[in-house]
Amino acid sequence: IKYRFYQKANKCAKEFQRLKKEHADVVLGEVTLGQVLTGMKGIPLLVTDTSKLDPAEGIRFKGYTIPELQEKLPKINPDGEPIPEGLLYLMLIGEIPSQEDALNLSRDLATRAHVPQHTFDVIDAMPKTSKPMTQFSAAILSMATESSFQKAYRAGVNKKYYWDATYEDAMNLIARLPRVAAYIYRRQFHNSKHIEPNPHLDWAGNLAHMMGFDSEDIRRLFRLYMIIHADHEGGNVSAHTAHLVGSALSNPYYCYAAAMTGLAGPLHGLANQDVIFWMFEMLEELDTDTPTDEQVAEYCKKTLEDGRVIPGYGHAVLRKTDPRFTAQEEFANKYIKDDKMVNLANQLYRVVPPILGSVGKIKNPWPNVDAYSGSLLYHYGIKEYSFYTVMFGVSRALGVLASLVNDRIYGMPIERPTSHPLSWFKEQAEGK
Ligand code: NMX
Ligand code: MLT
Repeated sequence: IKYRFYQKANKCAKEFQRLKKEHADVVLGEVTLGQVLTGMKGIPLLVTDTSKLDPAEGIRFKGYTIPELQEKLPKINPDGEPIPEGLLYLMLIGEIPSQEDALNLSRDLATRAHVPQHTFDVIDAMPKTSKPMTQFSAAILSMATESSFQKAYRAGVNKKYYWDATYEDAMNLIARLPRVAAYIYRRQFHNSKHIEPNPHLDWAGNLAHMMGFDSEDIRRLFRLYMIIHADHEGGNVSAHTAHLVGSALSNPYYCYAAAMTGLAGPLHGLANQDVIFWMFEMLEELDTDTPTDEQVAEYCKKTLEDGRVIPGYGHAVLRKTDPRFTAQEEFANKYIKDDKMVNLANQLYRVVPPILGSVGKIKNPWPNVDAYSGSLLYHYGIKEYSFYTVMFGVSRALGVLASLVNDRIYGMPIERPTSHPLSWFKEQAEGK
């Protein structure tokens, strides 16, 4: 797999270097003050090859939409969802893998899954009051002792081989994350009664197993969850953070720990758990499990009046319903009948968009991935929602770390944009 990756990526690396040399003066567009002051939206600043987000259509991984991936990527169970290893293969190599390729990658990950004892010790040393995402980020950072990249750099390896050690770190880290995540889950919510990995299970199935869930239904959900959260082009906070930190040649463990502290923010991945938290808050305040649309609308308006966001709705890029939401909605329609939280997620989809649309300033009133994921996990018995963002973090490693290996094989330079004091921007707009 590494050799196939090298063959494909090396061609792109040559193209990257050629463009840099021959076309550095090409103008890509203008930057407005509005873009600078609203989070650099829409400025084409990053090279990311794993996936591309279209505002109207949603995500494509190497050109494939989510329904296309569901149809084309290899499955273990023909009635189930594809295994995420197939998506990792696609993002690394650019081709839909055969069943054998995907299973080989799955076996490769299983051989890399050993987590050092000191990482468990680091987790155990933290108070249980530290959030699961704090434990997860610290655990990832603690595994930097294992970094092949750090060792290779210290040994003076030629920069043209940086990608090789980065690839090893990326694959090892991806392989280890399910064990780390499950360890945090069992420590926090099951009295530290840990479950060893089953080397015969796939990456997502093993995460479910180590968390304590062994049904085929849950494996199906975990495979879907791990695929749809795996990547969202390069500009989202976690991917961009890993790329930026990586541009200083920090090792992949540092890069991914930093990415996870970004994912832990409520405007990004914490929404994965905040949605269900907010939904329960609503049911409690309305004192019913089956609120009317009018009651839900009133509660949403109150959330806005209180100066809070409605979690799971809106997006920095998307301008329609997130296809990751739709994939989960279809999953629920197929496999779940009459569940309280799933029903509420469906009801919110009816009620929230017109309310957000009427505010005026909100660019996208439609749901994002987080509006549904919590209801599904909750339905299948994963009720500890302060853990959900850790699952997001396990999945996001696939795209972010595949991109980091690309960054290194392309020979991307240190990232260093320019900043100015506010007075400089004022002068540009209004003169002295
Ligand atoms: N509820 C209330 N207000 C909102 C919402 C929302 N769901 N979405 C946007 N706004 C506000 C936003 O806070 C901003 O207000 P102000 O001008 O007072 O600062 C205004 O509308 C314009 O924001 P936009 O340009 O539409 O959105 P922006 O790109 O700034 O933010 C999000 C995008 C995703 C951060 C924003 O929509 C949001 O906060 N959503 C809720 C949190 C959420 O679901 N995050 C998860 C994103 C997906 N993920 O998994 O990472
Ligand atoms: C993501 O999956 O990273 C979120 O939808 C946020 C984003 O794309 O900006």
